[in-house]
Amino acid sequence: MENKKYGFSTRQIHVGKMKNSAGALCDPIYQTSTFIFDTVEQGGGRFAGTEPGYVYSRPANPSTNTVEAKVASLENGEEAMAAASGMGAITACLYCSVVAGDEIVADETLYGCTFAFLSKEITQLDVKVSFVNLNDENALKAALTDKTKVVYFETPCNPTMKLIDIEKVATATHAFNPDIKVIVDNTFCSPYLQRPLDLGADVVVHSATKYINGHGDVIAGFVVGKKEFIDKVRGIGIVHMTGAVMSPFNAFLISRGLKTLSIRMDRHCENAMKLAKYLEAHPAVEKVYYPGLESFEGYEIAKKQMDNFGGMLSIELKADKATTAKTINKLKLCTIAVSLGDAETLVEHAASMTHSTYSAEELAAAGIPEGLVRISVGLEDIEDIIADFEQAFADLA
Ligand code: LCS
Repeated sequence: MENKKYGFSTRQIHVGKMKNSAGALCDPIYQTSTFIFDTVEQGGGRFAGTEPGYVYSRPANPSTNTVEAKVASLENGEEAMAAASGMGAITACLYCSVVAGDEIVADETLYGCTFAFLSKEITQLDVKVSFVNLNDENALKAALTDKTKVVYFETPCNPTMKLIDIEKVATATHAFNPDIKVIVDNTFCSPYLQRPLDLGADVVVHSATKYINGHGDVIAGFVVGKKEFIDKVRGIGIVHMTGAVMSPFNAFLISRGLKTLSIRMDRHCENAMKLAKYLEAHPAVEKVYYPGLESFEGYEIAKKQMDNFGGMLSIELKADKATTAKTINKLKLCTIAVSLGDAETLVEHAASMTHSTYSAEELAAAGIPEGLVRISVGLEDIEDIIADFEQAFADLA
């Protein structure tokens, strides 16, 4: 299916479909580790790339290829590579972008495990990582050197919803050196709400565990970008280095989840906006962090680069840490859990859960308040979600 000819919802359903011998509407799950060769010569040719066909499911599998084609199309990228997790995608991508002696510039507000990888792990391979506030153009320019190979960030950032202007960062970085890879983690938006490659980024990474799959039953990730780079991430990063490939069954589940991405995102956004407005007006709430509120610092950037404001928000209560925890424990419908982007509304305390890899000083530097409560607004009736917060907050105001 041609990439640009059809709309987003059509492509999320149809791109990547294969012909199958039974004529089944839904693609079969190619639950196989290896593929049969008619002859030794044919096998050798497939290894060498001179014969078409599959070899072994670590480098490629038809079920995985189907979902990769969908995600590449939806992100307006040339190619996508599927991984066993978001971290599998991020590490394979970064291992293929730097060698010892190189440097990475990253924003200081990141998902906790990405921050741990960049601050504690890749640094052991003699890669220097500078954490800066990428909204500060002077700080970005000061951090770039002739050894910089990657500028890395999320937007909206996990967990504060800080917005980073993709076009501005990409333009400033490429003006310094067009070969530096601008890598954007698009997990919080999904390609339905934001397409970083159209805004000048070179590579997009995803935790597909979240909105892309959307049903809370899979751990998965993607890297999307130019064919030449994705071939390297696939052929070396995932095949030789991490081995963190997506299973055919998970590829099937994600292809299934993707069929409804656009309508799920519309409802996530609608519910999140209503909940954000309710919480902003609540006397017990100190601050609401939601890209769609005019009062939020990132509102103008959100309007510029997102098609809607997303399903994620965070709040601070006018309460100490213990009272905040007690209040959240009173929720009955909304569930206390990490992860996000599922049908269920999920609530978590960032400093003690997703961002426990940050020290108190690092939390402060990243602008993550100790009492921050993150809400992944689900697909339930919004009246029921609001009523649950109403009863949990009853003793506060
Ligand atoms: N990038 C972002 C922005 C994330 O939020 C996560 C996971 C990852 C990458 C890693 O993806 P994974 O390997 O888990 O598929 N974020 C989580 C969170 O906020 N709660 O639980 C996991």
